[in-house]
Amino acid sequence: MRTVMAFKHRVGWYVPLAVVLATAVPVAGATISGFDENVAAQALAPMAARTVVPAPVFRVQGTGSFTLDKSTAVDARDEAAPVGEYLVNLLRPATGLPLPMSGVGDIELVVEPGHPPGGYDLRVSPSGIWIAADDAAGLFLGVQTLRQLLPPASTGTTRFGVASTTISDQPRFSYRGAMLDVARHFFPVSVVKRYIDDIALLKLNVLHLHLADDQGWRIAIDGWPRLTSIGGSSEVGGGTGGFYTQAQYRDIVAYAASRYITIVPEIDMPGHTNAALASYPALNCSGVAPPLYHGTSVGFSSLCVDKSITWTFLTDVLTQLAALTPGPWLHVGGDESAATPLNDYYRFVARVGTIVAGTGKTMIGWHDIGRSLSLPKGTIGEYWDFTTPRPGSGALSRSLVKRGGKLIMAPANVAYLDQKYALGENIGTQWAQAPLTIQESYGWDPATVVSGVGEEQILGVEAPLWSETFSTLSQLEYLAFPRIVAIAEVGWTPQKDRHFKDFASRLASFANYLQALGINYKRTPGVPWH
Ligand code: NGO
Repeated sequence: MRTVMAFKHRVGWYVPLAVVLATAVPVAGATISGFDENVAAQALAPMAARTVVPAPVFRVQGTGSFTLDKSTAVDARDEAAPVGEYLVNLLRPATGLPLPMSGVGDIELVVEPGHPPGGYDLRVSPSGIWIAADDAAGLFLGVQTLRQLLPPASTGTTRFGVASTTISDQPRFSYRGAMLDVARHFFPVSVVKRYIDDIALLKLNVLHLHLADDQGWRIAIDGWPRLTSIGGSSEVGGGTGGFYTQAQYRDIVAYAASRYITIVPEIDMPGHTNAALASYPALNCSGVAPPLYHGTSVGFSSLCVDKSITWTFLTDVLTQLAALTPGPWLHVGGDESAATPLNDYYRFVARVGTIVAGTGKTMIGWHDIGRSLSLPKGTIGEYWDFTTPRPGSGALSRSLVKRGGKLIMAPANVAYLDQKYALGENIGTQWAQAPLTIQESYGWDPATVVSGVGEEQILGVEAPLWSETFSTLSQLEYLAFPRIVAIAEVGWTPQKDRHFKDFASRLASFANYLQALGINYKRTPGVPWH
């Protein structure tokens, strides 16, 4: 790191100014006139350490600050280079600074061994910024923290200062997911990419896409064109739906990978399959295709377990999906198969498990698949009952864990982003004990939900967003934010370090970033929004 010019250290108000801009100035264009430097220096210095969501594991505040200026360069070589490119692509337009990538720089990104597993170390001092991690994915997480240490937006007069600090950070769980239901309403590639960027900021590293349900089939499968021409042509409420070509889907996967996010594709089965059944009469036990479905009921459709075409179909679908998926998981749903006789369900899941294992992927299913007597070793369950399990769901989840699988925790009454914020709201569902407040999304511990399923048996957490009740990006973000921030912190920050009051004050500061990025969010009660 080169030594920066001395005046930056001398002028005390650089520190609080940087802090103010990161925490209190809501939007571009705000001014700092009337700013009392001395009061702010005292009152706001500790705030810098408190502005990051999810809260870092270890953090101490230093003295002084580093300010980006015309001479600031970024040093990110080899494996670190793509993360450096990502950072300068964010910062150049925001700051108007040239920020060249050069071999020597005040902002240094380093991939080297010896840092917190799955995490990163970050140091800001008056002479520069240094982020290091064992791999590029860890470095990317450190860059997300850095984004939140910088002011949210350029004001023209803004100096981009970062208060000195030392952070050493790592996630509680390795799987930190969001799920988007693109089946009930279809969302184009641009919206999915936008959501990928939204969740990257929160250090989430998985996007689970619910690609098929009764109301729509959203991914092209070679050899089965009617899946998309018919099954893709509907959605809840009777809209025109849509689907991704395999090229578009690859584009989504690649975009996610550039944010170190893994896509988990889900084809729900044997229930939730009306769109497929409507596309191919032969898939139905009766040989007759049902009409397309635009409603919101569940549990009425089923694939036909004893027809050989069912298995040709599923082999094609799962093999092609596996080929589109660099990540380790394929999600096969398995929930609410009320129209499948129980004996058929057992046989169905077992056979699907064999196909998935044959692709080399690990199977994920909603915890309902714990019912199946035969599953590939290590099958992952996604728990979606309440934080106080109702009869059955705990046992089904434990049965998966006993067979060597882990659980993804997505309890509906705290993690389902589609639950209404308040019963009077016009979007959202309410079956899972809605209203779902930010306090409830934050106030649970994944390791104490299902008895017998503790920290070691949990792969991570996920926030599902089912789309029965909305169709626009703005509605999508409104339901997700701020509750997804709470779930991200549940998945990242150690339980003992989480306190709602502290979270709420950081969340209020974080809202400045949401505003600067144009992300819609609900100003939920109980948060000291600025
Ligand atoms: C349930 C159901 C979905 C609904 C969702 C709505 C699961 C796993 N199956 O969650 O089909 O869309 O609730 O909240």
